[in-house]
Amino acid sequence: MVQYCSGDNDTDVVRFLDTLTDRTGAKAYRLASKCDSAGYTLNRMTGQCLKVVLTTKSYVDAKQYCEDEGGVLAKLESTERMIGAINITLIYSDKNGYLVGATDIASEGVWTWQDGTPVEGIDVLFNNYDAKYEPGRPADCGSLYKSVRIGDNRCFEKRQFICERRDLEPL
Ligand SMILES: [Ca+2]
Repeated sequence: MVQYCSGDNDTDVVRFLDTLTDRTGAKAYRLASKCDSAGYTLNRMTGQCLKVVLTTKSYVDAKQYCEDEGGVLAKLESTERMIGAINITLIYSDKNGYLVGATDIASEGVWTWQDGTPVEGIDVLFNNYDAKYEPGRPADCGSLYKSVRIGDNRCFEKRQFICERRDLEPL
């Protein structure tokens, strides 16, 4: 099918480009974006600008790392965003999740993203199981797993993590 680009602004051009595919059905181009230029990866399905950090850090240090780059630990508030992040991170096992921005540090059992919005509408497994065995060291920090869920971990445990920069999203 022939596609025409009739728009006269950047948004229309981007939408037009997004319709192009090659013979295999794959996207035929890679849109250069501020996200890519900053060393992040643009999730083209959601527009989310993500970076996987393979150096393991505790939650506090991971959070600081993302903030030092002008971002936050990733907010994955939909299944689509969780799947997109899994594809970008190339998570291949559920052994260790990737730290994201979900925590109940402020109030046990009340899970929020770093911007304060509640964690809801996605598959989570927050059982604080560690607290039963190790009082004083509860599981308050969320990690993304290949099984498309976010589970709770103890915050001092060092893990790889995912930052995001919403300021670099293309549209
Ligand atoms: Ca907890």
